[in-house]
Amino acid sequence: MMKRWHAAKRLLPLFAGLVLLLSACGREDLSAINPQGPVAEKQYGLMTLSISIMTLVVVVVFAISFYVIIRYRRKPGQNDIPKQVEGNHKLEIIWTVIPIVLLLILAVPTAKYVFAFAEDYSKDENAIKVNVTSHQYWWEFEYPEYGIRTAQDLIIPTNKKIAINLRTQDVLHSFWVPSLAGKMDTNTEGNLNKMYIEATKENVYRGKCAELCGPSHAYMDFKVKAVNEDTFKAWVNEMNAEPKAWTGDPAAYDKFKTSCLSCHALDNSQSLGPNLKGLGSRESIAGIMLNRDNVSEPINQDLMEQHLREWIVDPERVKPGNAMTNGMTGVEFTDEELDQIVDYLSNYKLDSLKEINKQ
Ligand code: HEC
Ligand SMILES: [Cu+2]
Repeated sequence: MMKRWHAAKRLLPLFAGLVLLLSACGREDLSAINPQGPVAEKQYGLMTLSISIMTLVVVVVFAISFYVIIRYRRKPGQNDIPKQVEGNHKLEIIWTVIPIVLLLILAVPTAKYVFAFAEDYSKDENAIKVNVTSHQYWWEFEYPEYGIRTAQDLIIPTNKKIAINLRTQDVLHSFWVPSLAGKMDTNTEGNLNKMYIEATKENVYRGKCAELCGPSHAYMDFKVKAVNEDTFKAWVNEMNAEPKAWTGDPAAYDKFKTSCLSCHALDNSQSLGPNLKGLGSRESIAGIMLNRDNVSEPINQDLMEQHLREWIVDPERVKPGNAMTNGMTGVEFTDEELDQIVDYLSNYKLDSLKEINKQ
């Protein structure tokens, strides 16, 4: 017995190493097991609690079964059948009460937090209110207090509660930023969901649609850019300023106006497609074509221009079934016109986001 224990002890460093390795798992910008704000931390706590209880149950049950299998196995030469026991009040009470206690330990905090996570902070004057509207296949973010409407990149200040109202314009989608909070469905009017998120640190967090919503569901990504309070205020001011002036050829502007601004706004008004204000500061084109792989690098201008071109020329190839394709059928561009549109949009940058974009 002693010998076996020594052998097992030698494996301890291996297990300790494994624990260390696994605890480093999970990207900061993408993973629920590397929480980056108080909501995600509490949710991670719930996961840890339930996994710990499950592990404890598995270990104890397996230990007892192995003990019984080995201790009471049939010995060589043993032919008699041991005493048969049926029913034991004491044991039965024990193995009923223990699971009840374990379930209570699980249920009480779970129920408590489920309601806490859906708390409506929209009346809290320190919270920032955001109305999230999901569309096939993009995300619209409206800030009612500031009269701002934007898309794909949700800009938030750090260490503040962001009170989120979720709704959908078409089918059901689900709003999910794994490192900030668990997912929540976007429903139609009458059954709207509320949640809140909070980010501790400045960073760009990746968001996903987590409800199968059509052929381009897998490409329905968005980002949450958490910036400091001053940057956020500067961003609000920039978003409320007049749209950037068109400095190119007026004929190309006419083309842009008739074939693009019929669906896209450059101010904060509601439009059929994403607001294009400050497009040159976005993390991606159409949510899925990333303009840089990693926040430690600057946004890559050439890559963005290439993505814009790809998108405008053939949005269907990028996101099958998207709502821009139909509006583009029959629209032809000269190279000159396309260059000017790409140039205008990719250079429409917001100064407030230069730092986080490393531009
Ligand atoms: C029929 C309406 C319509 C027309 C016309 C249209 N778009 Fe779009 N556009 C959309 C929709 C809808 C989306 C969102 C698609 C998605 O991601 O599923 C979009 C997405 C975009 C995006 C990505 C925005 C982002 O936040 O990443 C850009 C850039 C864009 N359009 C540029 C243009 C340009 C330039 C033109 C004119 C040449 C144009 N669009 C014409 C509806 C339209
Ligand atoms: Cu989806």
